[in-house]
Amino acid sequence: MATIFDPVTVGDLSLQNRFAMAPLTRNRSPGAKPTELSVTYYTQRATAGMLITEATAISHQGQGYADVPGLYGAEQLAAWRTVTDAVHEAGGKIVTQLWHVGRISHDSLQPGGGKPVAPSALRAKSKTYLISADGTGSFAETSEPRALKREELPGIVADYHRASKAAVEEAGFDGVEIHAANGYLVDQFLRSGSNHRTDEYGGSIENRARFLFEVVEAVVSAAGAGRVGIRLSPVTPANDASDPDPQPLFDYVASKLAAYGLAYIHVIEGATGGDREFQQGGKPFDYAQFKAAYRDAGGKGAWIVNNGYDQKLAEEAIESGRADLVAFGKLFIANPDLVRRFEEGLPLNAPQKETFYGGGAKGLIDYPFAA
Ligand code: 8OZ
Repeated sequence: MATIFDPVTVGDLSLQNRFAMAPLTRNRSPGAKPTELSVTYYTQRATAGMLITEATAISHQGQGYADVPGLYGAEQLAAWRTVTDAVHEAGGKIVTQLWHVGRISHDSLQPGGGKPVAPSALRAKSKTYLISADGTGSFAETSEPRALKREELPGIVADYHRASKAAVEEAGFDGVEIHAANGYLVDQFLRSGSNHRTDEYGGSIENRARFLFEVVEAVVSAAGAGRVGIRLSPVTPANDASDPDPQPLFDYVASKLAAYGLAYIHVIEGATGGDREFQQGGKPFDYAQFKAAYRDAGGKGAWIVNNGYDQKLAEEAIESGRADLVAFGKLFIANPDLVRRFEEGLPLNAPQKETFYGGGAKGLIDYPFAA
């Protein structure tokens, strides 16, 4: 029986344990460049088997919040290189999360102040986070998007390819994770609430999943399948994501993902950061069936679970074989040495919400290590 402290192979990566640090947006990268603070923050957490960076925009158009990092531009990639070098020096592994927000953005963050893009011109009932010139942060309603033209899609897929290649070849990442969760662009295509297209990217499940598989193909060809993971959130209502019938949609996605030889599938169970039992469409989502759809189709990637896991639930997930790794978010924000705290039964620091988004060192790198 494996324990959460045992090493594990995830695609091409050999990990020291089965703890993943979940991707966590921190809004501390002005000019889309991670800083010296980011180097310290990630390096402090390098005892996790795998660090997944905060969501990182593949292009300027893919940015939806103030001061989030990017994977476009030489300076941004060089800044990430300082992070990955330090994490590797500390014995850790780090993958970056590839992000295009689609409609979850604001005109003021878009190239030329234009409208954010989306599968359909449907405004999300959601908020984004802006930082004004004097440094004060505030939440603002997301802007009205425009519908992407069919002929624009290959350009976005090409951005995923370019960003993935740069991430592994220039920025020094061990791999990349496609952010297909939480109501951002890929998820906007998947779900009928945000996708009203009438071309081959809308309507049937196969059509709504078409963009996802084009992205997967591009990213795999850039980084190699053994260095690619994908994050999905079958029922989350985050960012106004909605679909009346998520089970057949996500079972289809899981079964078709099997063919790509990905390193891992990362699943947010329930409402992101909230109720694990959250439902869409009036019936509970069957995660075992979703996983079986992947395995039965020959999918060999590691299965990572996330959302509200404490030590007991995480150990149960690993020891029962329900999951291969567990991703922890808030627990890793507050406990850089989470692995040791679990191993030795040490008490945990409590995460401070007020410092999650924006600001500086406080709440980022000053959570104490256990004595
Ligand atoms: C919290 C705040 C801003 C962005 C996600 C990237 O939900 C995010 C995010 C979370 O995946």
